[in-house]
Amino acid sequence: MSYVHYSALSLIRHGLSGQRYWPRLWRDAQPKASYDVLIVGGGGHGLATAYYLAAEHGLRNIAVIEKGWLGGGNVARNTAIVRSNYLLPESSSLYDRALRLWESMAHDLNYNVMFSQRGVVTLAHTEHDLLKVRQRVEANRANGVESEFLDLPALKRFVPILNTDRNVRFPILGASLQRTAGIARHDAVTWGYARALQRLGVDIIQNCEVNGFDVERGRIKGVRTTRGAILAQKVCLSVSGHSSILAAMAGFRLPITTRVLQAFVSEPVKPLLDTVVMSSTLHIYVSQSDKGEMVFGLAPDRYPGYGPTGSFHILEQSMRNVCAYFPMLRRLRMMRQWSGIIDASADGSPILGKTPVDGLYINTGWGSGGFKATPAAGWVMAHTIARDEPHALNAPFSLDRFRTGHLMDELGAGAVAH
Ligand code: FAD
Ligand code: PYC
Repeated sequence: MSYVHYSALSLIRHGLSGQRYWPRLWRDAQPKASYDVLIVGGGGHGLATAYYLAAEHGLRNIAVIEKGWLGGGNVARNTAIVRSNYLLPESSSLYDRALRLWESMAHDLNYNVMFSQRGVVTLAHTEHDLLKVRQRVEANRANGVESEFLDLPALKRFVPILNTDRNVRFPILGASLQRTAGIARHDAVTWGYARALQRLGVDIIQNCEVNGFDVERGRIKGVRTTRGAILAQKVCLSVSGHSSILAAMAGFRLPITTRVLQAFVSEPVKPLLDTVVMSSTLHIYVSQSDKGEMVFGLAPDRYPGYGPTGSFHILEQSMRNVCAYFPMLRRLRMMRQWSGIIDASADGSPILGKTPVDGLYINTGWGSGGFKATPAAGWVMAHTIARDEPHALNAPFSLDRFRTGHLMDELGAGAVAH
């Protein structure tokens, strides 16, 4: 499919014709009998994996299978925060690789993913927080990741609408700032990858749920789906919150807890917050979308679950905190609330690589923080699948680490504790 450039005239023509002739970005493919590689899950990670397999490893006989519609999962439900200020050198290398790929994504995909490096601020509310924030800044710098500490006056200058008074339950004592971090337009990421996949000849198959695996003598042979069996030499699971269910079908267990995570947005207002503010003590993170809506993220539910909504008391508690720290938002009306099912690993780090079944690979364990990693996760998974061995960047994130004990403890690095 060739690229279409829209002139003002063609936009008017499409508008007047009710968009009847608007060219589709990708074709909804029918499943073929067999593929070299099948990616299960049409979220950002699955699409990115297929993209790098085709674009960098020259594979073409690939399909992405999605049980619902493309981008109906967490890729479109998240609050779109992209940052790389993780603690361990292995993690910050992986997330920083992602940040570099975000910087070139619009160019690479020839699609505007609206990546906006407006900075991410992480608040410290106690002496312990302060110590952690400073430690994180120093660790980031030692690992070559841009990060700085803001004392209270500097923070107030950077985020003028933030209530830095001492008359709140957890007064703010300081913050870290990663200036190169920011947000992206999550839908555009899905569309950009899908269009590139169409161009590269990769099949995108929607409304096709994987409900079983064909495994012979420990090796994957294919998948069973609601649209019939499909043979494949290699299969990659990229199903975020549903990872444990699919792993169980393939005969192995994952150290993953499934939790519900919520977010919501307000009515649109004039620009008032030009950065992202997070607090893992308060379990809130706030930004303003390009449309003007205030975007709020919450803590995950305290117990495992696959529920469709999320607990009301979490929403209530977070809203109370938003009002205390951003008093000018008190009178805002909320427009939408939603949730997603996240895959929290036991050490707060992702699982990226081989499984006990030969030819079956897995990408999971991102919890509340996988959106930021989308391009790097796809990039390392493509390498792992094409060469049947991990790249140096994902080698430390094997499933096997839970057996050997070489854990990658990033439990404090999430925006929200889980
Ligand atoms: P998904 O988009 O969920 O893709 C997985 C796909 O697999 C789904 O489309 C699903 O339908 C499909 N699937 C499942 N089972 C099957 C099956 N049996 N057969 C076929 N297909 C199947 N991360 C950040 O970095 N920054 C943030 O600000 C952030 N905020 C978040 C806020 C919320 C409310 C939530 C819920 C998550 C947030 N995250 C954030 C986490 C991030 O969204 C996820 O880690 C990431 O999107 C997961 O990767 P994905 O996009 O591929 O997942
Ligand atoms: O990982 O930065 C993050 C994040 C913010 C909100 C949810 N996750």
